[in-house]
Amino acid sequence: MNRSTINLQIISVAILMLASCSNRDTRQIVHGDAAEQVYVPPGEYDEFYAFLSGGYSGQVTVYGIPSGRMFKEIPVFSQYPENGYGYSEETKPMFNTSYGFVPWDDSHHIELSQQNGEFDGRWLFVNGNNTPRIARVDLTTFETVEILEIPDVAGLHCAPFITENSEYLVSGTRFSVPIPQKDVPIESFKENFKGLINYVSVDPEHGHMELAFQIEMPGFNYDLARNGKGPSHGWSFLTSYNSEQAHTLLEVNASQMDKDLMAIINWKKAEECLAAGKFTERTTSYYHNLHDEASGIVKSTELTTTKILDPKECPDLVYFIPVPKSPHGADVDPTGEYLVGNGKLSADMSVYSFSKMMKAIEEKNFDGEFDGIPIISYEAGLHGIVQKPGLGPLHTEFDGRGNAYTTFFISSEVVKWNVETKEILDRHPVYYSPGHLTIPGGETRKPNGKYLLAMNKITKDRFLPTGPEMMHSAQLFDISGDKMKMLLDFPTKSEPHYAQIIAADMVMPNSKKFYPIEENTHPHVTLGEGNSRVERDGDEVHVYMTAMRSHLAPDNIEGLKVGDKVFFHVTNMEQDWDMPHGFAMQGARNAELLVMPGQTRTLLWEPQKVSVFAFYCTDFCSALHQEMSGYARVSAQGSDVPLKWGLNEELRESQQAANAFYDQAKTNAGK
Ligand code: RUQ
Ligand code: CUA
Repeated sequence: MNRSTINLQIISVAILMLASCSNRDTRQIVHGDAAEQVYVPPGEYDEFYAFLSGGYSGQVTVYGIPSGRMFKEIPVFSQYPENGYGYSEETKPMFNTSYGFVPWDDSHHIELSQQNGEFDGRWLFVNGNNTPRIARVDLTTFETVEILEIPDVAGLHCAPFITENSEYLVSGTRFSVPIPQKDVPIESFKENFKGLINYVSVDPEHGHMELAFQIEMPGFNYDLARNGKGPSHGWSFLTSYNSEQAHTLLEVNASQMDKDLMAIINWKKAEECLAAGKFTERTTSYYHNLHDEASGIVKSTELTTTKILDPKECPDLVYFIPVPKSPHGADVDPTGEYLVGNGKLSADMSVYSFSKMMKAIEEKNFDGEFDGIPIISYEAGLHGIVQKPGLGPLHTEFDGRGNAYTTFFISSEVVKWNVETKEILDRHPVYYSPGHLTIPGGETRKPNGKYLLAMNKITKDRFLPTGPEMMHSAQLFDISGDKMKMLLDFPTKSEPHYAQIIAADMVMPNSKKFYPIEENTHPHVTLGEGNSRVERDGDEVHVYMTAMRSHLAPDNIEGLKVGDKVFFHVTNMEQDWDMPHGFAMQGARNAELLVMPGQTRTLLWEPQKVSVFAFYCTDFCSALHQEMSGYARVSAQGSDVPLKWGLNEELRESQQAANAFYDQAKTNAGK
């Protein structure tokens, strides 16, 4: 053996060692067939939609599972420059609140509508945390169609948890406040601060939300909730922290007691008390903003009264049961019998039995009371304790095979355990510090225990660095076998707290392709290019504009003046899927528009100076997209340039034909 052979041998051994070492690491984390399991070939569809809340972006994002491809960001609580949501005149009222126009928020929890404890694929609800609101997204259009403000609460984190036939969306105040609001010392917390638990009803046909009633509760911090199902249907479970009612240094002062309290609410009882008139009406102010699909216009209404239930006036409405310190959620298993209370500061997790709690109530097995509300004995309601599962338990979901999966924030892992035996079956690290996890249908009666998605708060070294602000991440697991297998991680928009996953075939067939133009009832719709025009009313100018491949009509406008308020009402006349047109006006200080086929959207432009300004379509819609443009001539305030607009004469003729077509379409639609 010569020297170079020896050297070669050493090198190859070293390479082998290196290879086996990195192989071992990879194999521990990701299995060899992982890529195949998440690969969705070009042109094929994912099996599931995942809806992730956008956290501090206030929005919702839509991903495909298992590929992790992002399909859409749905603007909900924040203005969105991509399509002009919250900037266009039609959608601005979506942000009206009793605090005024609030165009941003923090969204945490996605709830899909349910029937018989299963997702029905109709609507998505999500909470606005900071300015307390609940929004509804229509899953045929993937657009926000309704926002309801919740009055007299602060930090609507605990929302919008749905009951099993979408009867109600349950929410609780995260921060108790004086009700009604008044100027009192914060020190007077114990006597002046109260917490409201709110029930919003959902109209079964249209999904419209209404604040049905509010329950006045002791001033705790209501954090998270779930509703019963099957045997526990009709009940809600809300964890709270700060039963110490501390108002400063909560980190220490709200963690004094060994246990906090979970509120258990019988909402069927609430309905009885309401029907019997055992409520008080309170005057307050909150907004209800509703989008009308035919006109595309959001209508905003101020509401002024709510119905308040007092547990003292409605016995058997509310109970408490102790939960481990600083809980973060009460998760009900698919049978409806068990519920998991995770104490973030407790080493163990308590699993409660619904039937045992009911028995304890019947036998009045109470451990005192708080503010007249009976506290069920902890031991009497307990199914058992999961001993030392990990550090910092947060959220739990279920696979429908009797297993629960819990995220552990501090020990950065997902732990699988058996609900009946409380035995720990498997654990898997995640990168890093997971908040929520979700399983398709994991909160319903029928989970699909194929995948689990953990959403992580810290990503540090997982992706290419992008400066101080890093994406959060979601990590996908295959949970179909005994052991969890990590398949994929992908970056998410902002901070998704909760997410829900639904089979694509529940949603896809209902997805709308365009808005039928003959159904457009917008007061400023332009049906046909021949009707495009400009009208002046004092210093208000209304431009009735159409967009069609590849021109905007009118394309030249003269006779505008400095100081005018010019409303561009752009109607996209296309009747074809995936054919939006954009509209951008030079110097417009609010936004641009993206108009869907068949829809009308309005941009307000207030020209500041004498000039000829250009406008154009922002979406590359055809080979002649660059030609889709025009000019607006702005003259001095007192000028006598006449109002004039136009297109080529040639086009006028084809307009007449188009007009006849739309008139016919309207007659056909019976309008
Ligand atoms: S939360 S990350 Cu806002 Cu549901 Cu626990
Ligand atoms: Cu329309 Cu480009």
